[in-house]
Amino acid sequence: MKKNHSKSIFALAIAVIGLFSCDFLSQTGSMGGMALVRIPLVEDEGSRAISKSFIPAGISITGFTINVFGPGMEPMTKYVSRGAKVVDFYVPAGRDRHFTLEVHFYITDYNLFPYANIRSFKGREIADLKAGSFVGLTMDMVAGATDLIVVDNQNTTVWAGESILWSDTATTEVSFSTDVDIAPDGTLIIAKAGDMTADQIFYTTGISDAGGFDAVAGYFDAGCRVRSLAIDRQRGILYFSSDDNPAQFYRALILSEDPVEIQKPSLLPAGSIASVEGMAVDTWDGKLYIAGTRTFGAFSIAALVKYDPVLEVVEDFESKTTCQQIKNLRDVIVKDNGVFVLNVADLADPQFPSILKFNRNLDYQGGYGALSRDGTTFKPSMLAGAFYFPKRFFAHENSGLYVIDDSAIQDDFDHDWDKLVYVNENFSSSSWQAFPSSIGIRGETLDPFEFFE
Ligand SMILES: [Ca+2]
Ligand SMILES: [Ca+2]
Repeated sequence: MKKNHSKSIFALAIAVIGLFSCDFLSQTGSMGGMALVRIPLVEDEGSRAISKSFIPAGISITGFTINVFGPGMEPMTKYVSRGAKVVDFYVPAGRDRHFTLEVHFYITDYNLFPYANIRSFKGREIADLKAGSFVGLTMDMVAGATDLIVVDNQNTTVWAGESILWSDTATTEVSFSTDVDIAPDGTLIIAKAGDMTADQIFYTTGISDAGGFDAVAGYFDAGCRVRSLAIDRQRGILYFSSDDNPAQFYRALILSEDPVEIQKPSLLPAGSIASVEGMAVDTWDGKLYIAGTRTFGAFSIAALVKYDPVLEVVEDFESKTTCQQIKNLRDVIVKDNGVFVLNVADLADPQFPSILKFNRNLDYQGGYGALSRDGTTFKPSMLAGAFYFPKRFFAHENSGLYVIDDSAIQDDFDHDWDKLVYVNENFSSSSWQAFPSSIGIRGETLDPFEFFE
């Protein structure tokens, strides 16, 4: 009998277990300006630790990562191995300390935990810390890091792989999938071609190691051709956009039933947004970021838009007219240290960075990568920073940036050059990895993808 375990993931309410002044720190004389933070951990299924109710059956925890960032402090990372019941650590006092607890695990029993592609849970909490205080934080845990799941629209395939080296891959056939994201409990949510006029958004527990879906939990008709999805896992909200111009975009609540249930979508006012190529949610505050175009007089121009889905208004934007690095924007992802956007150059106008970084106020912070070319000729390359036409970020909650880099430029055997790319959030060339790792000789492509073109 299948246990109703997914609800328990959400059952743990955010609880501040201690928020009080404590003067023992100031007595030491050495920890002035710091606060002591305690985060309870879970040891194992069945443990008596505080968060017992959160851990579903069928997994084995391997460890915990805690990250903290905030204004005026260096970001902190702390790793704790399995077995610990609690972690205590000092954090510089101040406002808006952002804490992430990530619980790493592997699946031991797919019958008990069927979300085949989930590799961690994440919880987030923001706290103001007074110097000398002792603060306890527990967090709502939702799906975090995943296998690398990529949509291969033209091959009517969705792939799942364990690493960018693309070992241990599994596939399943999906008719013209355009985007994929993950619900709070770990359910895969995929947009795919439906009938001639509308697409379907369907959900499944995952792509099994043997390939194919474990189970299709449900689907609904989107009522439009879906170009992009974004999920706020912390708040259980699905956003999706049509490929129309002007674009329409929608919001639907994800109910944490078992299996999940998605409520009827409602249309959001688009304001000055003209088209949506890609969307992402800032998990910290629920704001939506949109890469696409906005209206500019009688025209549409490439723009990154920040949208407030509570007030249902465009809050801010940065466009081609005010940021000279913007060419054509294709997708966006929000990380702790900023907003990253894919920027597509072309051979006639090649001088644009491939990935742009902005802060949350949409101030440009720097770019990385360039169109791979030799003069006016496209040049297949796996070297660090060499991009074709980057289309989509994937593995949103994994650390670093994963990119689908797609071309339509064909070799002598009608294969086109496509690749998967990894680069860290500091754009370090030494972190670069690509699949395939080499291009072979002309006429012999090694990638199995066709992606979007
Ligand atoms: Ca290809
Ligand atoms: Ca391609």
